[in-house]
Amino acid sequence: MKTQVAIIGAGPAGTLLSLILHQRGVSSVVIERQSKHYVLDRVRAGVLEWTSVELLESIGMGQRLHAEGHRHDRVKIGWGGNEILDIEFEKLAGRPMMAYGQTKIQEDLYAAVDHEGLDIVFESSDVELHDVTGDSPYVTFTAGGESQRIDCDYIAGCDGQHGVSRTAIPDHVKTDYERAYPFGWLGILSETPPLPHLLYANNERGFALCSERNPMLSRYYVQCPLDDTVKDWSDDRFWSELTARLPDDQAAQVVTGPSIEKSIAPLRSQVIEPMQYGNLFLAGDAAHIVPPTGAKGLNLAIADVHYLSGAFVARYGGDATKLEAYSETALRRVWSSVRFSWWMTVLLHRFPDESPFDQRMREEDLAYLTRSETARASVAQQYVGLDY
Ligand code: FAS
Ligand code: PHB
Repeated sequence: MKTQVAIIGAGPAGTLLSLILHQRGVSSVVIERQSKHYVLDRVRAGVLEWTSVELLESIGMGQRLHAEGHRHDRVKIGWGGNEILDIEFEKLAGRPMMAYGQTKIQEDLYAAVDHEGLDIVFESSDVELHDVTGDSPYVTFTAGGESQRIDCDYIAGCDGQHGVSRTAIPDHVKTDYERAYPFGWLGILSETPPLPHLLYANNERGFALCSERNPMLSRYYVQCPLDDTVKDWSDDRFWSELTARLPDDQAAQVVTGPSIEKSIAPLRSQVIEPMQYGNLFLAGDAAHIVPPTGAKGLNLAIADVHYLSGAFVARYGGDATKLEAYSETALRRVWSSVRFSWWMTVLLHRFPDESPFDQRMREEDLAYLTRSETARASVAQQYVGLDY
């Protein structure tokens, strides 16, 4: 096969990139390790920045998003037992957020790919990148039991945190910034009505988060020890722990029910610099990982694709400057989101080895946010995301 851009990974980043390039007249082929069903079955992000909403609208994916998404004008933060502070996005940052699950985004992306007749090769294996810094890059892989090769001008590594693309950047070229957190998030889905607002909670028992997927599908999380497994968490134990970590008046509103999905995700911050090497360009989790506390993971992947798709289109229009500057451009937003996600994680979790002083500083941060609209406006602006 021959194409202009070979894309590795058909998660949100790879699929969105292929769609935008197609609409702008640039050809691509996407190579995905898993089956379509497997990718669609993953439960991940739930909240979109407005810049992400506007980008999806711009490629014709706004209809279901607005029909089934839920606009939020604030998030609530519970702390100090029964204190609650509101971070009012629209009032303080001029735009809302949209609760619309990644699963639905992936469904919409695959539907658009099918409609446009684009190429995604699912269940590929042995993906290898070749001649990345040469004039004739290509990708080899196995699919349908046969060895395949795609000759291309560029390779987009959209293969997530365990992908092969990032390993194609030599260790002496790349810098890997990383911090692992000493806890995980246990998440459940339940077919129950969610709370009216997203609610984060810092409690002496640990972090909790109340979110949603639709008016009859709730998404809840509690901080848990890294060595826990879902077997350690019956539904009863989960609901009891979640409500114990929420302010009383919020806990009283939680409608419990059987979990239909339960999983534990470790939390990590990671950035690979640079996000490009020769004719290879990384986008999404392939280049960076954030703890979900700031709701940035999926939004960063979408932002990378905004920059990278524009750079490829400009390149084929004769202007290579954006492509040469892609890593520098994308990393500005990446580092801003990585810092915000790290700050929110330190603010809202309890760390196993922390001192009473650390908790007092945390409470002072939360008390200052409660007192200062200026401080809340700063959080609101970072939570809703910067302009592209
Ligand atoms: P993805 O990982 O989604 O997609 C990469 C794709 O590449 C995958 O389909 C994979 O199968 C494929 N691939 C990997 N190696 C390959 C190879 N060698 N060859 C071919 N294909 C290959 N973000 C939030 O904002 N909020 C959340 O609550 C949240 N929860 C999360 C929970 C979990 C368990 C995880 C892992 C992530 C979570 N995230 C969350 C972050 C998540 O939403 C990512 O930011 C988002 O999926 C990034 O999209 P991609 O960059 O496309 O990477
Ligand atoms: C979610 O709905 O899954 C969600 C919401 C906000 C976050 C993380 C996850 O910060």
